[in-house]
Amino acid sequence: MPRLREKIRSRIPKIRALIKDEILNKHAGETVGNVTVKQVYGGMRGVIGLVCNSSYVDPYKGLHIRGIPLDELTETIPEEIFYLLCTGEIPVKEDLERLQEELKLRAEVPEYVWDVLRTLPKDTHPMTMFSIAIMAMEGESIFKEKYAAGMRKSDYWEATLDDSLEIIAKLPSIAAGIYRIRYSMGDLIPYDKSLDWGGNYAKMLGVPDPKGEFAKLVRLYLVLHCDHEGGNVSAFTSRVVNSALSNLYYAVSAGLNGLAGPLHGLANQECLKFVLSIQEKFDKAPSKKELVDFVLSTLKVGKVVPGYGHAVLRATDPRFTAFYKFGEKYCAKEETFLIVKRLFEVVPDILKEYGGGKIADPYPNVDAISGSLLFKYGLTMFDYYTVMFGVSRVLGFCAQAIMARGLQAPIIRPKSVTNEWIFDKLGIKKK
Ligand code: CMX
Repeated sequence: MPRLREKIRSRIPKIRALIKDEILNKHAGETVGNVTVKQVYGGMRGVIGLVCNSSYVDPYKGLHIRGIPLDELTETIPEEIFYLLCTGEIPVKEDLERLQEELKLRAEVPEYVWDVLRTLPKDTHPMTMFSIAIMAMEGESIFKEKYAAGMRKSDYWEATLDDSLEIIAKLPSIAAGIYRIRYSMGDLIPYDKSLDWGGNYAKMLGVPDPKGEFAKLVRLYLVLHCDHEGGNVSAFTSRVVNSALSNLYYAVSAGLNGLAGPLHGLANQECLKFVLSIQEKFDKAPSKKELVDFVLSTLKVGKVVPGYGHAVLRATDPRFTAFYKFGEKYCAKEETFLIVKRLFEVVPDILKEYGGGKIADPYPNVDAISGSLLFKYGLTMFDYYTVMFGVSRVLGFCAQAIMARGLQAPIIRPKSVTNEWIFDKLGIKKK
């Protein structure tokens, strides 16, 4: 698959030279922001501490992939997105086909992965299975093998690209296999070489799809979740781990472990649980007043409203909007989608009021809606949903790692301080 490789190879020296000559040599000592005490205690929110070229999140306009707003990319397929994340260009037809061919050649999952997954306790969470499946394959790492053989630093990116392709190629089979093993859905469905990456994933899940709508939804899902800058929990974790030159199997698995938290990727599972609890409680569509009371009662017991709020966004997530459009077209009568729509009508105002404005982003994020659409097509095991999120997000982990190794980025190691250090700095006398 020389074209993607060659594109990356030709870009790396140019970007390295630009960073060295134009940025670091001339401006290394300049500041790009101040860090406040609130940020030190507040999860580093808003602290500029990383460069991520694959994507950027504008607080009001949301995700941009390589500068392109997401709403201009909703008709692309995930393979095109991976190419875009890595190179800044949407591939021409021939380059796309080469990448797809390459993924097909690497798609076979080692048999021992299935043995490991089948040995796990029956109630293992699908995200745990996903992370373990990736870790089980760590011995396959090309980076690891070449590093042990004395690979030059300038070749790290290429071995990282090889590991990326190996992992990405296998994700649809692994993720679909996890679904079928975990929920006793019968035999694994074989990989179909005639299908694209997302279409194959949809088929191997085994969800009936007579009109091809579910495959469309899966492709859209895999596009929308691919990347979200470098500082979110999963991407950041993956980057930190990879910065120690732990190979991508370690880094991808670590990123998935971060994604498995309910404040991050697991919010989609929590969100559908929330929607189903509304459906169960009211037995029919709740009135606006009933919905408001339900949301308020959730907040009063100290729970978050899943699918609402964001660390960076300050407006409705365009990923939510893209799914909303899909829902209007294909799922307009689906009860879970109708509840999501009604929640969208009431939750932002409640969150604006509640807590006197402390909630920085009262608008829906992607997780508020994705599950309601999957549910309509029969993917009702909602604790599986974060796996699908993960299949997509690995594209971003890999693209970020390839570029970081290409730019020979150093090990990530921010400074931490003690409370005493803060006391001294602020001149506070300890009582
Ligand atoms: N419901 C209730 N309270 C919320 C809230 C929500 N949806 N969103 C934020 N808040 C609360 C926070 O818990 C925090 O309360 P405390 O001060 O008591 O701790 C306060 O508002 C301020 O938080 P914030 O600055 O607005 O938000 P953060 O950057 O700290 O957190 C996020 C962002 C996503 C973790 C938070 O909005 C949240 O918990 N949302 C619900 C879970 C969710 O949908 N997560 C998925 C995000 C997208 C993703 O990563 O996949």
